[in-house]
Amino acid sequence: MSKVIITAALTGAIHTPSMSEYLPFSTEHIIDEAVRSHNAGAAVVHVHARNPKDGSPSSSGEIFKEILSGIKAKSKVVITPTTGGSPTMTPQERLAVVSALKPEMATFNAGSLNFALYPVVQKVKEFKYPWEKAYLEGTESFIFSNHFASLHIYLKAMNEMNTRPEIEIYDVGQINNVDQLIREGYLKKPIYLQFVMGILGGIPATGDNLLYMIREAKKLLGEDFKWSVCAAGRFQFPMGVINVLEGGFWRVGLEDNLYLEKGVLAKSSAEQVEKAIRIIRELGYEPATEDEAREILQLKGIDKVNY
Ligand code: KMH
Ligand code: ZN
Repeated sequence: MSKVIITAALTGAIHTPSMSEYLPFSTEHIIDEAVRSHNAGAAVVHVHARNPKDGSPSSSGEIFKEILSGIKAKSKVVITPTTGGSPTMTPQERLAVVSALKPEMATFNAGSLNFALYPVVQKVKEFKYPWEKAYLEGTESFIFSNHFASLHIYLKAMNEMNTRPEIEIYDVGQINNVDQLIREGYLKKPIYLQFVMGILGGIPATGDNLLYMIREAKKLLGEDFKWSVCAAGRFQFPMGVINVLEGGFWRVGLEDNLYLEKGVLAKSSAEQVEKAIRIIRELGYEPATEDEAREILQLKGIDKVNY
């Protein structure tokens, strides 16, 4: 039976509270969402911190620690904090969570790109909090900076903390960056890629593009890497299905998509996890447990984190 690692990305930094009342941003709500998603079958949860008062993205070490330790107290799920952060954070702020909390795994963004959210402003009827509109509009001139000097700094810290990088790939050229970083000795096996599709500035979420990236990764990195896909909005489910059929894993969650189906907001990332698992079971696959995910990705173990 082929095992599929399902990740739930709980809140992110792309959506804002006015887009869905279900987007979690208080510490308790994010912890609850992690536990619900794990109970629904996710082996991994991907975590961003937010300011509990207004939902704005936060890099507060205190909030991250509360969230990660709160989840750990209630579940054995693998926790992958972000080092992508948000458009308003410096690289130092983005990386701080790794050095402070020594997680089993953390995201590692493999290259620079335009990361534009501004078109969505037109779709929001009314903003609840003053920061939201300016934040989204500001991305018209935002470059998500991940040059090689900073990639080296992120990986040095992750290697020191024995934190597995979940390597975020936003476009096919970034697979080249991964190859370079392996050759330089910064990235070590097993390599775990997350293809992030459908960001304005990155590769569009089409089946052709996904198959192309998988093929290029196999060409450059060999056959023994692991990979997952996440895709923005309505592409979340189609890209996931194609990826699982190709031997990959699947990330769902409100970070990437607020909907469960056309016109129906998901009340929780757990609903998307349940739907993904219904689909993969129909196709003859089973979700990996958290310990199976630890084995597949060779993680150091929950007893070796600092939270
Ligand atoms: N926010 C997604 C586009 C990260 O947090 O470092 C990809 C992501 C990266 O989850
Ligand atoms: Zn993220």
